[in-house]
Amino acid sequence: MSDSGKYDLTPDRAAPTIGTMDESFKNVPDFKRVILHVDMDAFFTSVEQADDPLLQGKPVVIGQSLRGVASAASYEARKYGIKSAMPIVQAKKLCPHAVFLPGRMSRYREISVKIMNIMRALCPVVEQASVDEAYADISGTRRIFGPPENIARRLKAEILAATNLTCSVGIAPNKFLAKIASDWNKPGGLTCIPPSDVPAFLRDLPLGRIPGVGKQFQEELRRIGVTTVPHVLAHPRTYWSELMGKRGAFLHDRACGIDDSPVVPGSDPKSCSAENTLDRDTLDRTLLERWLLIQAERIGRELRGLGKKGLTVTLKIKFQDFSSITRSRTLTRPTDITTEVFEAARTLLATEKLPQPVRLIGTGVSNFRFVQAELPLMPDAGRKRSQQLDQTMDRIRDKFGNKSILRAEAAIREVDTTNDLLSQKNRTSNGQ
Ligand code: TTP
Ligand code: MG
Ligand code: MG
Repeated sequence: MSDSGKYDLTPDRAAPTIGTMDESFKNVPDFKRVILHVDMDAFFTSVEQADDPLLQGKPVVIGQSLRGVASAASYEARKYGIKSAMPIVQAKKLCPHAVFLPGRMSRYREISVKIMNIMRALCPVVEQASVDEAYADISGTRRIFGPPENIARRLKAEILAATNLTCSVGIAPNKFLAKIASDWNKPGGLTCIPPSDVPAFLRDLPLGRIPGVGKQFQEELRRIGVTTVPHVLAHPRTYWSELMGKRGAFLHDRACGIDDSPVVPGSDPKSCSAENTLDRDTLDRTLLERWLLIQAERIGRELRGLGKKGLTVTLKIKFQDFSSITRSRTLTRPTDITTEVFEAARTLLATEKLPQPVRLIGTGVSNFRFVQAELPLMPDAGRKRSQQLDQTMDRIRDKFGNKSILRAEAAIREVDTTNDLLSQKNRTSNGQ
């Protein structure tokens, strides 16, 4: 069925063939749920290929250690049978000339933030489901955006323009069907399962394609002769819940196309922070300041990516004996400017006595405030220059990667990524 085109109403990478989704959703009232699921195509490897033109069109695998497994494989690598979770040794046998890379998690997270921001700007309710995927509840947006297809196309175009990456989109009346739909026509797909098509779609769906029906569950079902959706529907829900408890009820619901789970927007990040455990404990203030600058660069960039400005800068120091202190400073206005974050952290460090060598140093920005566009009537040449510098550096890094450019002071000390915690946990916690 996957190639029949029946549900691939708008296979985006080919010329659209069948009637648009507007047709399919024509009779669907606004109050019915319309859920959209976006999943990036071969995410990690596509980021690598977008950042390095030499990798484009080549089989690329993320994972280098001969004792490890592949975390991602480009579509070119998949032609050789390589897939996620396959041992690297096996992947090398299948395609010895593939490019095996270590992976750059902070870069993938950074792109992920960008994608989520694009989604949040376009869709009313967005739930990030993993680093490369999210659900959006777009029920009732027809009056603003027209048919769901429009919003999907716009999302794909904006993501492509901002990241050079393609994604696949699924649209359906609920989350599980939207997820199956986004995977239906990868890469570059746009698949819609209108409510009226759900029963026919499910009738032919292999049970293993239902999220939550894993290999073990399938095997259990196979042992009692259940291998298709119609087999499940041959018995009422009570039969399944008596036989298998909650799992049985879940299976029957899915076979009927039922999934009431709501799209739950993730909590907004409340702070951004970065910290580094030093190679060697130190009292050298110049060295500590360089770390603060490196951290300010990362935090500034993340703030700008998130579209946030913070009013409070926090310095964290852990000493040799593992005792630690935090000191905060409230700025006169919220900022996302690297030099302002750095200057605040540097001032906090300058006023602090260092009774013993420092083992870890960190910077955080919190107390996010909404700020209106700045008034051109009160020009601040220094601030403007800093903002322009940040924008230029962000653009270069977007294009060539994180380490492509560093401020002169920071360049003296290369970042030790092993201990570099651009803290995810703090982004969702309340301050530090
Ligand atoms: P997926 O969306 O599952 O896969 P993908 O984006 O690489 O490819 P597809 O086009 O089929 O969606 O996962 C997103 C990223 O998560 C993937 O690029 C790498 C990472 N990942 C792992 O690290 N380990 C894994 O086992 C899987 C499946 C993914
Ligand atoms: Mg993906
Ligand atoms: Mg995914």
